[in-house]
Amino acid sequence: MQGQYRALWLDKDNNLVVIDQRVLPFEEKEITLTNAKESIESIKNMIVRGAGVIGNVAGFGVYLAGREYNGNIEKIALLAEEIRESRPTAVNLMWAVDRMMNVALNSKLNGEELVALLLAEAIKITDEDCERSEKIAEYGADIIEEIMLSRGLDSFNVLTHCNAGWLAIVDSGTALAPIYEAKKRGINIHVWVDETRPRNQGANLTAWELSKAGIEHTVIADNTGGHLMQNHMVDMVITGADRVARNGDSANKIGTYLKALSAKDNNIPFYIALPASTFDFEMLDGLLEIPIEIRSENEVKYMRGLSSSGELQEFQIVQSQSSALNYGFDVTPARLITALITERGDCQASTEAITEMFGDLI
Ligand code: RUB
Repeated sequence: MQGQYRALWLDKDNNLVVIDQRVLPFEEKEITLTNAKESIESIKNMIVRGAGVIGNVAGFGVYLAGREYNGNIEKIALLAEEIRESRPTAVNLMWAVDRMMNVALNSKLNGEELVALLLAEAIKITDEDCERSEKIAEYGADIIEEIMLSRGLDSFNVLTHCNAGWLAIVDSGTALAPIYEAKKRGINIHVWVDETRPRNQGANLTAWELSKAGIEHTVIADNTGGHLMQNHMVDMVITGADRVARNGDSANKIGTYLKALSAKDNNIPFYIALPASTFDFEMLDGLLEIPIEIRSENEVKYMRGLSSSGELQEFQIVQSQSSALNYGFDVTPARLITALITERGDCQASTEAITEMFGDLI
């Protein structure tokens, strides 16, 4: 488990250390998770977030449950179910828990041997994500180069929504991975960063990641993208995904759908970058079937930021008498997606193409 930037790692006692994403970019704080309940809370409270990293923490959560109960499979199974239910939309969470439990049950081990096996499997899941992320980076950067070549561009403007960088999936993310790779290839790249209300993952996390990597970027209010697209200021849109159904319909942070509509209207390529673990092959129709998380209305009514005296504070921005509604995700229909960028290359967002490319996993 290594890499230049990692959203999570093990300490010398094999506890899981994560970056507290709630306080970025103003504070860089680490939190150590020592048991399964703490992993569940870290996912629920969005200390960690992003489909990939949620899946990794879930995997380590099952290991921590095993350690706590000295490899007792019944106890592990109970906690695994709780981990599985900690957030509803990102399918990597369920995928990782199921993989951990299958390995545990098939091994017929218990006690310390089972705990060691669970630790090894959780590390493996995270390391595999890292490899997938590297491939997505390469395929995605190839697409950027192709678009630049076909349009004779000498600089490139990408728009992204939410955070799908290394804070969301180790080691360089999904949507941000091709951007990091493009920068390495010497491409003159600039990123429009949607602020991503209500929790501001774009303004707080993507902008922080990009500035650490020295990538030119501009934060925009969520409603700005359409105007930029109409005025030829966006060459491509790339986002991550939380769950992609067999027909290519893709759930991602609320507001992604509107960007896809606008991209379609302006003839701008719209890509979703994802590892295979974000597919839900059982779901045949994403629009009908993907469960959409509804979060607390307080996330809409309050915002967190620095006060004029430099203190990290929460501010109320909606009067108490008004209610608010907070859907966490929306589904972009496959017909609006130019292609999916995966670790196996780019794939049309359709049942036929997905089945052909990922048939061995279905
Ligand atoms: C995160 C979100 C991200 C995807 C990225 O939502 O929508 O775009 O999870 O996925 P939240 P990946 O902040 O509510 O968790 O992990 O595959 O990059």
